[in-house]
Amino acid sequence: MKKYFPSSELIINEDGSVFHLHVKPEWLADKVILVGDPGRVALVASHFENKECEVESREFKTITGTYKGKRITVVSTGIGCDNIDIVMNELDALANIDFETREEKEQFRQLELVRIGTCGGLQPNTPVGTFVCSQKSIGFDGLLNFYAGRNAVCDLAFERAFLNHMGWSGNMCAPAPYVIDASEELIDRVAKDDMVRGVTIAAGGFFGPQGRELRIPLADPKQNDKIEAFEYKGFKITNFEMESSALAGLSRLMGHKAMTVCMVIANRLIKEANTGYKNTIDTLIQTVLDRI
Ligand code: R1P
Ligand code: URA
Repeated sequence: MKKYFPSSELIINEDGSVFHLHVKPEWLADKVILVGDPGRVALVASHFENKECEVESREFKTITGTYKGKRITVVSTGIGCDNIDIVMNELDALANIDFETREEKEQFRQLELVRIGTCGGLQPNTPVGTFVCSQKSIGFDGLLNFYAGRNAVCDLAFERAFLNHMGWSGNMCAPAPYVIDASEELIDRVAKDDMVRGVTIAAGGFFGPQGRELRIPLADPKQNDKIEAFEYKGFKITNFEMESSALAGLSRLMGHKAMTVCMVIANRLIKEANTGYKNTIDTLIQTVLDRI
């Protein structure tokens, strides 16, 4: 029997667009670029030969257009995994639910999603300006723990090794981290050999959860020292950002291909940052557009 989704569960606006994104099903391309900053959407779309739609609601700005003959949708997610929950569920609904009948479509449509973001580097091989591709993500956000099938798609041995290394239990830096792989095929195609492949912590905040201490002390003052020293089966943690785990996790559960690549704008080891990164991130955007 086909699954039916009532109006309280899948909210559709009066104009037939999906609730938060305000995107209509016919506007969604199979190839999707996700960015955090709504301002970055125009930067991506500035490379398009034509635009077929442009819509904006809250932090979600969407443009669909064509790049070298490829139909691509670019969407901003704002900051954080909570927004990725909204964006991924609404994109998947646009692709795989019939908005007229509110039933799941017979034929599954797979999306290819690449997030282009900014991040903080944690290792000597991730100085400011490096492009780091998240081969694995460690989710500090807890999002995937609300979905069935989480244990089937996560690397449980890696999770145990990481938790043992950190020595966290009870309320200390809860909820329990989950470890999830990006799409290997997509990483091979987009990252090739000129981007650093690493393990990314997707944190539930920019300050405390990434070990930044301003006026309020951290629960675990040794957090980042331990993170930088952690090693498991040759993997070291390379960077902090805030969305890659939810993107990789929900994509795996939904059957889509996804990956995240970020440009390092702050190196936490040597305490340096660069806020004038617009030109460098445009190089990354162009590389992804060519390879997606
Ligand atoms: C924090 O400044 C934001 O920057 C990073 C983090 O993941 C977080 O969203 O990515 P974006 O530049 O894509 O937003
Ligand atoms: N984005 C993050 O989440 N952390 C950083 O340090 C830089 C960008």
